[in-house]
Amino acid sequence: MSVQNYINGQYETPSSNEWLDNFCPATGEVYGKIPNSSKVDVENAYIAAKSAFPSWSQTTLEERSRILIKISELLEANLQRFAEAESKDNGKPVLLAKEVDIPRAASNFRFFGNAITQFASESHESVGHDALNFTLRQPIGVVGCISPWNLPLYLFTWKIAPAIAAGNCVVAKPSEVTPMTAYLLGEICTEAGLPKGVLNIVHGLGTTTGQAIIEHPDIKAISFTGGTATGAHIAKVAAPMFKKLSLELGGKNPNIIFADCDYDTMLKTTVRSSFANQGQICLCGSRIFVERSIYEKFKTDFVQKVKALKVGHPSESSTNIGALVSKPHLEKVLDYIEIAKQENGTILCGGNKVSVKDFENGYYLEPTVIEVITDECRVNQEEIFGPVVTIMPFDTEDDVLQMANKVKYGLSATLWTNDLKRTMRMSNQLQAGIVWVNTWMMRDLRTPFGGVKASGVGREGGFEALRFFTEAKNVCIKY
Ligand code: TXE
Repeated sequence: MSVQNYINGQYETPSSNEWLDNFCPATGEVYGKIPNSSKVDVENAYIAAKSAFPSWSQTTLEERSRILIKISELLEANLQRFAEAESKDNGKPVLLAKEVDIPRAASNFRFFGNAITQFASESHESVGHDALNFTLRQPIGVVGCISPWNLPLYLFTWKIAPAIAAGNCVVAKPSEVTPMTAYLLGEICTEAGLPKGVLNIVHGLGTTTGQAIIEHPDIKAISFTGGTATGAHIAKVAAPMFKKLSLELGGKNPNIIFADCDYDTMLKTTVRSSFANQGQICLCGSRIFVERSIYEKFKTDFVQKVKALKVGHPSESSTNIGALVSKPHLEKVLDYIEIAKQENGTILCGGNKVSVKDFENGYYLEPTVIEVITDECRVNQEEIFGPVVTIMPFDTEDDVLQMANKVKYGLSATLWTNDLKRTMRMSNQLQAGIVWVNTWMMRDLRTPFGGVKASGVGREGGFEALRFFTEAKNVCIKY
């Protein structure tokens, strides 16, 4: 099946006539083609967006809300089709796509369809000066949205929904590794009555198509989710062009377990926070620190549960761990497992490719638990982004806080304790944008979402996203 660009409300082939192979991670086979769009395609998408902007930016909030909610309803009505497409493209279990990815994409549109009607701006009366200040929050114009392969439609729509809700028009590029659901979204938007040119989707490599977007002088803001290295590159290109940037990058998140936690809930959730989506979520708790008094018990119980996880074809309902997204990514994760051994880590379980019957060429890997002897080893410092976690004990709060913060990332942290004062002490000092206590990945879309340090710049979610996608103008009237 060949993917096409969606420009000005129409599907079209790339002017470059350059095509990339689209692989199915579960089988390792090529199952379609993806455009490698050129600067010309990006310019055409920009022109369509620019032409649609005057009318869309003046469309009433009620009408914008109605269209976004209609998109949400159509995604829900096509749940199975989108879930199967997402799974085939990414390698994740169909059930996971059906329960998480596609419903969340629908929620993104519904949430911002409602939020835009509640997005108020402020006014200030200059008492004694007979003057009134009020703030206009105006859409930026044409904005760029670039998203990664791990949660394809989930993250693609997490950017697009607030951007168009705020009255902007969009040039969007999904990952070239997982283009399918973004491609299918085009027809849904047309059916929902989204005016042509408001959303334009161009497919292709980051270094060609993505680069053309970030270099475009009139695309005034870039919302990006992906690797830290790419985020730094985008910032370097965008800085002299004074583009607004939202960068949601990598993570190496601590999962800190104190002896006073609700043990069974912690254990069950820790299996999920370690291996959900094959560990390919920037929020996964990939560094597990356990208070020494329960470390041996945890090690035994956790390894036993991890060994029980089933690696299989994503379409099987019994599959817990599907295929990794690509062969190069599988090799990268395997390299890290070798590095762990060279650093005297102990592979407590996993560490090997899996040959799934009838799908021997798929990109399958066992969920892997590595006991490390120091927090400063590479597998504890670098983002692996696969079904691999490290574990080690700690003695005091200060010890674990110091280790948790001693990485270049600062996206999320998970904390397991029933001690309220400890919760506040740790939450205040953890260098992260998100702290989950006695839970993981509980998401309220109104909350600010993003990280610090090498995990990025800016926040998505709720009014933070609508602020990013608008410019604040202060008007002061003397009367
Ligand atoms: O990300 P990239 P990749 C991490 C994870 C992963 C690493 C690299 O560690 O192994 O990043 O993954 C586009 N101009 N995360 O290679 O390269 C690219 O086409 C403009 C964490 O997938 O950052 C894709 O659409 N765009 C992350 C998007 O950027 C460019 C999730 C992300 O690709 C570009 C995924 C350029 N020069 C990976 N180069 C998270 N935070 O969830 C690439 N792109």
